[in-house]
Amino acid sequence: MSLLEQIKENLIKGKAKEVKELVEKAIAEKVKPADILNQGLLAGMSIIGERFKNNEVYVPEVLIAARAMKSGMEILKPLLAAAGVQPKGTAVIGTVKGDLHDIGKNLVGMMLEGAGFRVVDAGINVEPDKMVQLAKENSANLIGCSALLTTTMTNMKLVVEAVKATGLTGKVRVMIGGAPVTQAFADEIGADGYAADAASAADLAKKLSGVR
Ligand code: B1M
Repeated sequence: MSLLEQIKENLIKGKAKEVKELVEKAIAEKVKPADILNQGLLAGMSIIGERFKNNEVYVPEVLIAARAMKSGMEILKPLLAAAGVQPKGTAVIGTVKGDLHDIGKNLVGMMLEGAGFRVVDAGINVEPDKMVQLAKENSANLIGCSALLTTTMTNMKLVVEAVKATGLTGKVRVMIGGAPVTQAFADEIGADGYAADAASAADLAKKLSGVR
């Protein structure tokens, strides 16, 4: 099995220590950082995403795989920056105003990172203007809103409106998700997209960013 295959397989199994060592080995063997990222770490995370979507693995496995990815990314990040490898896009993610649930939002963040996006986590109970301000400051092309309560999902509309009010419509796309949220609701409030789970959120982010 090639080194990159080994990185991918160990990431899928959530073996953080092994992933770190294999990434170090690949760097020492002069494998290109972009190949380590794309054919090793991101390839593994994409398989985890698919399995999560198909209910073949669950939240704990995703968290463990994401931890393994992070251990490899810590070593790779400076090399990627030095090699001029750009992220697929930048997403500001947050749980909307009034809502303190963050487990799903964090999973979405991990999947987005696993798909090659830079993620700026705005946290929980986030004011709509703060989401937009962070998007501006970080030149983000995506805002991802999460809500778990029927009483707070309506605040997603405020984010869509704040994006419009700042003239960022079309430049910054708003994607939404969370247990009570539906595609019909996304259409109703004028969001650019809805995803039912974290893996689908990564697919949607790529679609909205026009990348593969
Ligand atoms: Co809360 N809670 N909670 N809670 N809580 C729910 C959501 C609830 C359904 C429980 C119930 O009554 N059966 C209910 C909501 C009812 C409703 O509105 N329909 C509820 C309630 C009522 C409340 C309080 C009001 C309770 C109270 O105080 N009376 C209160 C509200 C506090 C507040 O937010 N202001 C409250 C508090 C809490 C805790 C703090 C105790 C805790 C949160 C801890 C935390 O997040 N750090 C908590 C929890 C844990 C839950 C349940 C049990 C689990 C939620 C969760 O993390 N699921 C939940 C009941 C349940 O779902 N069984 C419940 C796992 C997570 C991976 O799934 O977040 O859906 P989820 O994310 C998925 C998808 O939805 C999607 O991807 C994720 C992964 O696939 N997704 C996105 C999420 N965000 C996305 C964004 C995207 C795309 C996809 O694009 C950007």
